[in-house]
Amino acid sequence: MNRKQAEIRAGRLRREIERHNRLYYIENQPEISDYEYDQLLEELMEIEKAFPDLVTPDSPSQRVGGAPLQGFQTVRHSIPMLSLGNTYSQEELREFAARTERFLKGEPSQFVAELKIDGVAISLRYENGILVQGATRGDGTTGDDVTANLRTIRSIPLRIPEIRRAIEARGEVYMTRSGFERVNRERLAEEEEPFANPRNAAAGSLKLLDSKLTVRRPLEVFIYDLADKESGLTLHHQKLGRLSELGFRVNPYHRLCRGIDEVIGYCDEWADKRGTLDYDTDGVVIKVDAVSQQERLGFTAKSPRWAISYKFPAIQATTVLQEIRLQVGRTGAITPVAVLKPVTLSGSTVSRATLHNEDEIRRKDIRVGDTVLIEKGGEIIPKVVKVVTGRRTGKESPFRMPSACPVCGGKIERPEDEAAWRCVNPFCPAQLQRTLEHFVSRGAMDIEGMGEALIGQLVAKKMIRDYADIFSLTKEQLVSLERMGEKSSENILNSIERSKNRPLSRVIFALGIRHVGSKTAETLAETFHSLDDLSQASLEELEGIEEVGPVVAASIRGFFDSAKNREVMRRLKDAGVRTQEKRPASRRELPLSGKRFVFTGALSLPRAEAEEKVKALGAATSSSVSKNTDYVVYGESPGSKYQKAQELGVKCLDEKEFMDLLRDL
Ligand code: 3B8
Repeated sequence: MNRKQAEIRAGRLRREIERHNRLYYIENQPEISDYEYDQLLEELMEIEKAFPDLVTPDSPSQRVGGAPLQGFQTVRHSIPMLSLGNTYSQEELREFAARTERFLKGEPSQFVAELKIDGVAISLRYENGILVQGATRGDGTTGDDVTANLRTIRSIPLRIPEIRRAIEARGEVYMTRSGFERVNRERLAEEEEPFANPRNAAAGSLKLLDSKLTVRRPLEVFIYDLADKESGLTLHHQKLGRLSELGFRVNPYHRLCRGIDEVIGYCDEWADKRGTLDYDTDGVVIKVDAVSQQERLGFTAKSPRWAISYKFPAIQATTVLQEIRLQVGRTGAITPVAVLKPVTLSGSTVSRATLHNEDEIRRKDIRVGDTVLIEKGGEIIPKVVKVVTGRRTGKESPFRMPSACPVCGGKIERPEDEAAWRCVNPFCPAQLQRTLEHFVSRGAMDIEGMGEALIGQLVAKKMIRDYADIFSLTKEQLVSLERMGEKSSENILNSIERSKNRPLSRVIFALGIRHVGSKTAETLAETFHSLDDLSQASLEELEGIEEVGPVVAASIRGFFDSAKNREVMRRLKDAGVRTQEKRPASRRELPLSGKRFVFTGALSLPRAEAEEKVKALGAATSSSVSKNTDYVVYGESPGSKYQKAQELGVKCLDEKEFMDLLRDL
């Protein structure tokens, strides 16, 4: 291919890839499988590697992260990024409306009510239709240049070919709740400090100096403002429409309100419904719709007069802290947990709260017996906000960190630069328990029915000393345990048997090598194709893998250098656990390549398993039905997806037909 041909092909690929980005990330209507998408991107990267001068800042190849930075440049915002004044009640909202009307000499206003996304405010500058700079709000006057990190977010357009003049878009970068839980699960599995909530996770991800790490964080964006003097748009809600047309991701739940009563209606509605969203909102933003009125209202020193935020009431409750328990993690880290008198918080019963670490308990002066205020933000487990000191009786007892491991009685240590104490006994049963819990967990070997309680008994009875022992458990052993009958023992043995076939990446993840989360495990499986090869990889080889840094490489090497671990690996292999995998054939040639499946209703096998089956055959899966869906596989009580498929004329298969289809391929 000569340079000219490469240039033309690269241009085509870029447009095509960005079109698919938009279909996938903004319109939720993918037309191709992830694999086909990856193929396009790979082809583009090949061309850019051969002709580096053809790389453009708006190339989708720039979304995969670049070289790490030493620090962020600061950027001055051409228009200050102000923050909003807060209101907390209907009365204050009415005052805002009255103030606005007075300022406008009695002229009535329409308002736009929007959800206030709880993330990180950012601005995006486009010149000549190309994203040239992305920055955080910072102090409002200057922020950090986080362009490389923002480029990794697929819902941020790198190009808006329709507008050549310089414009700026503003919005909020956030992490979905489900993405946040995934990230925290991975961090916990790697014994890293979890993020306290999705907002911190989003902020932390944007502040990473290495955009190759940011690309793995599930960040999203909602854009809510367009600064473009020549747009000719006179109403805020028109701007939102235009932003959408330009390819920006705009939150769909904004509402045009004719008066403050309608605004209050919107606020009440979403105070109730906000739990149903997959992202955190901390309130509603109310904006005067007419741009001319906005201009007349102007700004105070800190905030616009034409917009205000209404904060949802916090989801809080008070209860008694009955006990502080210490949990010992997989690598011995000891975390204190508050045991609470059960209390209802936004519909669910809460009996635990995180206390993070010793310093946190001391800082908040939390004592056993205290009445505490607890709050549920985006966190999985609620947190203790503060002690209600007025309720103290004098009988509360301050917390003292014990001098020995609460489980094995062994020595504990607190490394100087860490917040957590650790049990240093490698044979501590708590560590074994956690290691096993991780091994059998959903994203790992997924051994159904093997819960905490069962593992606890097996460890206590010394039936299991390491995870390879799981595969030599017998029915007699299981039946001898408490609350285990014939049937449940058989079920467990069956799930153990099924787990032997998990993909290599899951097996690697299950091993619980420190710093090896599910993503890294996938990369390792794709690179080495067998546990044997992985165990023999040198430090240099490991560090040569793009996503593996020196710390991770050393951790992997250290794991396989242990004679004990090598012996366990051998026994896993002997037991028939999958420890190698053929190089996957190109998915284009697989029998279900290009086909899109949606599963709905209760099937007799777990949904994830059914999805894995078809993916292994080259198909893509989706959670929503569109005209691009090829098959809807329905189980019992299928519901709306089935109905939609019928309306769209998408082929529907019941479970038997589905199995027949797979068999006949
Ligand atoms: C003016 C308008 C700040 C904001 C604004 O979802 C201003 O509009 C602002 F000075 O911070 N978090 C939103 C959100 C935030 C802001 C906004 N609109 N939807 C948000």
